[in-house]
Amino acid sequence: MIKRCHGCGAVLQHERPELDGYIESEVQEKATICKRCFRLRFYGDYVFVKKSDEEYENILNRISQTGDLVIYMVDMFNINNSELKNVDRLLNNPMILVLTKRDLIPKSVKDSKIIDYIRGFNLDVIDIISISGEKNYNIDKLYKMILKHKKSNNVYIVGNTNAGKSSFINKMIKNYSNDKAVITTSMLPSTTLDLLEIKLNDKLTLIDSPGLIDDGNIVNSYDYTILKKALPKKEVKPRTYQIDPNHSLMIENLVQVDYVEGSRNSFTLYLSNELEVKNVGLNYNIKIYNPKKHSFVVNKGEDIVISGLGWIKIVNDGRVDVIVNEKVKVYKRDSVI
Ligand SMILES: Nc1nc2c(ncn2[C@@H]2O[C@H](COP(=O)(O)OP(=O)(O)OP(=O)(O)O)[C@@H](O)[C@H]2O)c(=O)[nH]1
Ligand SMILES: [Mg+2]
Repeated sequence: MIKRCHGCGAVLQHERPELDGYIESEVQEKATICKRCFRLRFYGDYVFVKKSDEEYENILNRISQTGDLVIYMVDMFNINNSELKNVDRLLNNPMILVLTKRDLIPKSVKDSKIIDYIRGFNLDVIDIISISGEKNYNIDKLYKMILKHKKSNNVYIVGNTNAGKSSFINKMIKNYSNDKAVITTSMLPSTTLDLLEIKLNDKLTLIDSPGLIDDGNIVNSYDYTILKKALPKKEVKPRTYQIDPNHSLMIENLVQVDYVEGSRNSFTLYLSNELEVKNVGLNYNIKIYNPKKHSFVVNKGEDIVISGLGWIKIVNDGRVDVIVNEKVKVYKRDSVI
């Protein structure tokens, strides 16, 4: 009989240590989780596994064929317009859009502001709701919404890697099931490796899925020590800098933001509170590993997003260059907040 890892969903096997689901033969009988999940949970040791696009497509096809309700999760700290525009076309299933990690966004920002922003995409979804698995915020409301709209007892949880899918399921296990089991979560990408069924109770079985890799996200290019500092864990305190042309903001030695042209301006940074920011003269030239320059003409009311790290809200028109590691995606969007 096929046995799956209760942590990540991979099929357990004891022959190929380099593949998903490996478990040493001595512990094979008793073990419920694979060696990778074990090392990740108890030693914080991470082995990167990349799902191919084809494998991901297969998983989506399997979900599509069921016609079951899908909960599509988007990290509120990583709202990406190009991802959102296509969300409702990804699957044929009825879908609820869930914005996760509400606790990271300043409390002063109303949920309705962000939800209205998403509504602007006119997506074909049943509803949009924001939650925080961490703070147990709106979990009850979402649970009721799920019960109301489910097509069968099976409900699929889908979204980019690191959106907080497995963390949400763990919260649901805690709130609505007698089970003590937990599934594996981590701040690094590709934690969940295959569909993983979790029966909560007689009314609901949640099915976790591996996230789609968001290629330009910092989680794919920075190492664990940097990520520990760069990924916010608490409510982000916006930091506003008055900035003149020919000045730069340096975000540690990770990002250089050059204000190249325009009148005196105001930049508000939404970043992990632990990252140090300095306002310095242009051409300060910090040493960024494999740097790449992105040039933008920014209009009033736009954000420059540094994927996974956060964003800069710019008050007035101007020209801005952002220098960052070549693998990191940088793009503009209309201001979310
Ligand atoms: N602040 C905050 N962090 C969260 C919340 N939910 C999840 N996280 C964090 O986000 C990171 C990713 O969480 P996971 O639950 O592993 O994400 P996932 O979507 O299952 O990721 P994959 O399995 O890789 O697709 C972890 O570091 C979590 O602690 C939340 O509500 N608030
Ligand atoms: Mg997961």
